[in-house]
Amino acid sequence: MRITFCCTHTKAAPWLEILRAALPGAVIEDWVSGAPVADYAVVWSPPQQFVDEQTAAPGHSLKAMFNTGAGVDALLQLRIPSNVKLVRLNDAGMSVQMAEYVCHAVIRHFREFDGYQADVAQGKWSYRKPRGRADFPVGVMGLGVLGSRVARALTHFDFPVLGWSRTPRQIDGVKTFSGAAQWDDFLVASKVLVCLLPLTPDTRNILNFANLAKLKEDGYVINVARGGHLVDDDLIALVNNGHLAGATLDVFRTEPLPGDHPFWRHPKITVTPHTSARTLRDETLAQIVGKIQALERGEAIEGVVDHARGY
Ligand code: NDP
Ligand code: OXD
Repeated sequence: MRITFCCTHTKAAPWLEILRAALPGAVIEDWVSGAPVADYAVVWSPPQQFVDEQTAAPGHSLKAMFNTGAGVDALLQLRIPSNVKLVRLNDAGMSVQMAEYVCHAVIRHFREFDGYQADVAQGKWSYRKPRGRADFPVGVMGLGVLGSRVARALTHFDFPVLGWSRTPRQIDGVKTFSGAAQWDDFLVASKVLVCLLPLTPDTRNILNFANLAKLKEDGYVINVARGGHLVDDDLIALVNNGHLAGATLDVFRTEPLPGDHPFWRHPKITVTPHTSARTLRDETLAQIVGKIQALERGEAIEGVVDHARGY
């Protein structure tokens, strides 16, 4: 068996070492142009040239490409033959990080910790009136691997939690909505909106003026999915006109976020550098190795991307 590794922005050596130890019979190499066609590929943002070379030969042997992230929007921009399985990462240690990040952002906003920090910096010992938790319904867009974990985590802090997905989902303690028919009902009932959707033609620009204006007064936006979900100027307009109290953003249309982007300096917008749920090398490779072994035994695996659906 031959496995090729093509992850941009990552040093290959430690990944190859773990893969070679886990699959001692396989030939495992960092991809270079002209390399032999592999049976499996481990990828993040590979160039089109990689796909073309690995799939050009008639009857090529490339069976699956394993993405080292959960989001496959970038991969689906490439031309990939339909007989090559695309496999996304299923959790692999990301959902707990995402739950931490979102709960932290919600609680920091709800408890006004930024305000306390600013007061303390000026030597002020001042109290703010406690807010009613019932007035802080949190709506989670996307109830997949990450969104469902986030929604469940939020219920532990007694916030009213709502969730929206494409098809109906049930989660204990979460009021769920689905599809276009229930989109508006979900939005108007939410004050804090958390985006954990995949980026697809249906979800691009979904965080726009018309939709965000439907959130309850003093709403708050947390985008941890993809920058392409959010229309940046619409968010800024709604924060500046007072309808939204602010936002926490981890993902951007251009990453790194350009130095002159207004998000950097907006007093009501918190920015983090796409770090809400990091790919963890050991967990990721353990999952990929398990799936390669399952495929070699002819078994079905989880996380195969539906090209037409876009996730
Ligand atoms: P999943 O595929 O497991 O879940 C996607 C969810 O979104 C599902 O509930 C799905 O509905 C719902 N959905 C998809 N399309 C629509 C639609 N048109 N309308 C309503 N709901 C829709 O993905 P994950 O939870 O694993 O990951 C979600 C995203 O998070 C990734 O695609 C990635 O972009 C982002 N991400 C960000 C990271 C970061 O560090 N910032 C790290 C990892 C991921 P249904 O249940 O009906 O299928
Ligand atoms: C992912 C990401 O999709 O890191 O895994 O954003």
